[in-house]
Amino acid sequence: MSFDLLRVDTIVALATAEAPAALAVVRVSGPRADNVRHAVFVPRRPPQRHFVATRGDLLDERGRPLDDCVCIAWPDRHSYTGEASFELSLHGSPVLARAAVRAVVARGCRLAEPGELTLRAVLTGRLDLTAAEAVDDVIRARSEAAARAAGRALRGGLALAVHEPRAAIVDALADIEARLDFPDEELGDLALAAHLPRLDAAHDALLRLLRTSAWGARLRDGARVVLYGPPNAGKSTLLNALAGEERALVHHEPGTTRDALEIELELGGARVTLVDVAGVRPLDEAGAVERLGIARADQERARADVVVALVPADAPDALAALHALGGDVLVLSKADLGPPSAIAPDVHLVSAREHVGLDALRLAIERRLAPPDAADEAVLMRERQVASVSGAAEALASARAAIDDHAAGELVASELRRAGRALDGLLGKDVSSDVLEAVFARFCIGK
Ligand SMILES: Nc1nc2c(ncn2[C@@H]2O[C@H](COP(=O)(O)OP(=O)(O)O)[C@@H](O)[C@H]2O)c(=O)[nH]1
Ligand SMILES: [Mg+2]
Repeated sequence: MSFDLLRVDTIVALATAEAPAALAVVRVSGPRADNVRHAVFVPRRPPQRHFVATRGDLLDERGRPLDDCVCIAWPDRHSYTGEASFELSLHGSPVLARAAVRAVVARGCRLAEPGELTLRAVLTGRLDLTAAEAVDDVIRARSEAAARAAGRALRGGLALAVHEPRAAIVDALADIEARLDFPDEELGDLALAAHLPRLDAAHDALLRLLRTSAWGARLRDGARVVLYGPPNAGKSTLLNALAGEERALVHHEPGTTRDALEIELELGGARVTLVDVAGVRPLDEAGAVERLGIARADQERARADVVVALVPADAPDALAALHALGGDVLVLSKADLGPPSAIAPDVHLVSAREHVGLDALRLAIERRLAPPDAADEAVLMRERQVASVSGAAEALASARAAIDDHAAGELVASELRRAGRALDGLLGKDVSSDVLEAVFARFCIGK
């Protein structure tokens, strides 16, 4: 490499280790640094003046200089945790870093539990629980799509998505409870009717949100795409072609693949696990081990997000066999062996050997994995969130049913209260310490 001794370029580097951690620091320097900064960074408005960054000496427990470092201090509770706090940026030696922690502990701190800093942010009201969960989801994101969705939740997207539904519930409840306090006045159907459009819209919004949960699970865990078809259809060859490397054993002898084989790849910004399984054929033609493989193939098919079904184009009645097999994406394989006797518009002609039709196939799989519309605003990425939102939707539906049945006001109120509590739980208002523990236990140290 030739050094740029005239300092013509503006340079950028990741200053911290490339591993999941509480923080990563990107350092930029050079003549265009100011321009680049204005292009990539938007300061909060109004400008935040709550912290002070100073350069100085870091002292060890006996007061001796340890390192030259930068200290960012938030003296007035506008920090990440909502408490007085400070952060030291020192040179990235693990030895120095441990010595710095020792020095701080010696002066009167205890080591934080995993997630304890973010827990404090929730306890002081700086973050709601969905934003806190998103902190961890951002750090652990395994694809850019997952990091972006978590980032939106971190900026309050999920809380915003339930804000109006929650307000609708709270307002209707306040109205009904006020009337219950004056039992002489009948709880008129008319008064309730005024709330119905808003409650129905709230219910719709919650259902829309729930429809993002499958996408959220895919962002978190990746999608499973299984290659399914008879022995010798070219499944293993296709897996290798899509992976761009020889991972699966390929052989002309049927029954070569017995156990499921998984590889990970990124398709359209999402994490995908591609699963190659044993070929399926009538069980009475298969030996004992092969039968186990076939059972496994059927299990994989059942849990897959996308089933890619394959039949060789030169097989007798290939198209009929392919449609009988069924799947989300249909493939006539080994297309290089000659045109099939019949073809249908929804069928992909692919030759894994000649690398023909692979891009179209990738696109078809990506389309199957496209996010639902509502995912632009907020995505439910965790079981806990799904449970809260579906609890709220269910309670809201039964409040609605009670209203339709002209049920007693107290019954309507109790269902609305249940819906409101479910959404409060989602946001971490008045949740038990068990819930908090379950959320924060899996966080990394320093967050
Ligand atoms: N001509 C041709 N042969 C293929 C193609 N794909 C796989 N084969 C051959 O078909 C046989 C079975 O392939 P394999 O991938 O093991 O099929 P699997 O049993 O479905 O996993 C092997 O001899 C492969 O070389 C293809 O696209 N074109
Ligand atoms: Mg195989």
